[in-house]
Amino acid sequence: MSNGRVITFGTFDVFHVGHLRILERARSHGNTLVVGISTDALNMDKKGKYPVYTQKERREIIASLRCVDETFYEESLELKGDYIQRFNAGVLVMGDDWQGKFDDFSDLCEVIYLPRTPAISTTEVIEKIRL
Ligand code: C2G
Repeated sequence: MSNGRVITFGTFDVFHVGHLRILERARSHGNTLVVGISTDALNMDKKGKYPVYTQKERREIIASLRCVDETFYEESLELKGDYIQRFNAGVLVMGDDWQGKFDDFSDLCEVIYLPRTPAISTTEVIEKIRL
């Protein structure tokens, strides 16, 4: 089923090494990596707050990475199937905090969950700076 095109999604706020590692590992499952950056509005809707960095800033950082080929804005969590088809993805990669959540898409593409990098998160970075 794999055509070398990998897709992944995330907010990637206050970019850190956990984000970098999942993107590099996602890319290693093919030869083209497409990344959906969740919009500010989607974050407000789902988490009740805006990210620290705007969607434009978050996208600019992700698009500059060597392992990333294409980026787009993820406007809704319900559109994953559409995005997979629109970007012709053969593989969907997500961190294992989403384990099992996207198994329904396995009729569209291969679905892989990768372990998160332990002991780092945007929330922890913000807490450290605050102290
Ligand atoms: N991640 C990781 N290790 C960490 C922190 C994050 O591997 N220590 C991964 C997450 O598992 C995710 C990606 O980095 O696959 C982006 O994480 P978030 O920015 O927290 O994205 P999230 O809010 O989970 O995505 O459709 C999904 C939405 O876009 C939300």
